[in-house]
Amino acid sequence: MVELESERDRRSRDRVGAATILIVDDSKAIRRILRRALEDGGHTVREAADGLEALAACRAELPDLVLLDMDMPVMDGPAALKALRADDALAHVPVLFLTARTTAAEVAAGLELGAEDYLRKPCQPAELTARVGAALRQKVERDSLRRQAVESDRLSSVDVLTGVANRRGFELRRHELLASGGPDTRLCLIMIDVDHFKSVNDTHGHSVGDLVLRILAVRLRRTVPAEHTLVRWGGEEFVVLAPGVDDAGAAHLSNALRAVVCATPLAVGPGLRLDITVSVGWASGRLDEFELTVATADAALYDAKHAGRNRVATRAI
Ligand code: GH3
Ligand code: MG
Ligand code: MG
Repeated sequence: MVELESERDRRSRDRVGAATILIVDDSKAIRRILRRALEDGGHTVREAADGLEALAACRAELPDLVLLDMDMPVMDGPAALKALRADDALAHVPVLFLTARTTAAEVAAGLELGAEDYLRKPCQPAELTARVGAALRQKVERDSLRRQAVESDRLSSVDVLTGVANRRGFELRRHELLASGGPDTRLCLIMIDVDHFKSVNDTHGHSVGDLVLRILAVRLRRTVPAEHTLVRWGGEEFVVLAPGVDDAGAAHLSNALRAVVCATPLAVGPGLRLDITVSVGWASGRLDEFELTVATADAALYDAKHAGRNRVATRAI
């Protein structure tokens, strides 16, 4: 994983030498001068004559960097920068102002708007390519940090042993459902607990117990529809969060989860196959009575245990 990540970074660093740069300036003569300097530096150049054209060009082909004039007709540089930053798909493109507005106050105002750098016209080709190169290198670093943040956020919602969602992943999903469907969203909660799991550990050792949990997670994940969420609730307990499922669907899915575990013995080592069963309890409720739904599904699970295990039980709220 770390290897893959650094390989990708290396590839994007290589691309720094040959970036696609959008020049935005209402003067054709200035665009021509800038194009020559940047193409000499090995870059590919696109052009736009005002802010509006620049936005359209960015949406058509995301550039690696935008060189932006300030004073232009139709839409000026500051307005174009604001529009770029407000658009999720374009917000991370580095922008360098290149302008004849050169007082200290104007430079400060340009940077405050969120530009990466501010160049004064006229700009020597050597300075232009050096500043562009520096901004591109910073972009590579930032992109890499952003990817790492996304990846570590993803990993913190995943159970390390089984690869399914952990309690944090579960909470994130619950909040997503709350945001998209509101507190009245119907959901079914299915609790699954391995039967006599302690004796698996006691008889075959903890590492075989771990392997059983991993194989179970694979079987359960295959059975749970993609729109639902399988969670390792803790220890040898799993939960399925199934929004918008009616009682018949919940009973059917619960039984399918029970059946997939005991369908065939689990191969946990050379010549070692274990018959494993689970007990399942489910309950339905609204998203805003979530604690009650969990407690009810838990009570149903213990009904299934007391009734002899390897079975499904339910309780009404
Ligand atoms: P029941 O049928 O009543 O559910 O019995 P049980 O033995 O499954 O339940 P109990 O709660 O007594 O034991 C659960 C065991 O699960 C105890 C604990 O050591 C074990 N366990 C919890 N997490 C893990 C884990 O990550 N790996 C392994 N190998 N064992 C675990
Ligand atoms: Mg158990
Ligand atoms: Mg348990």
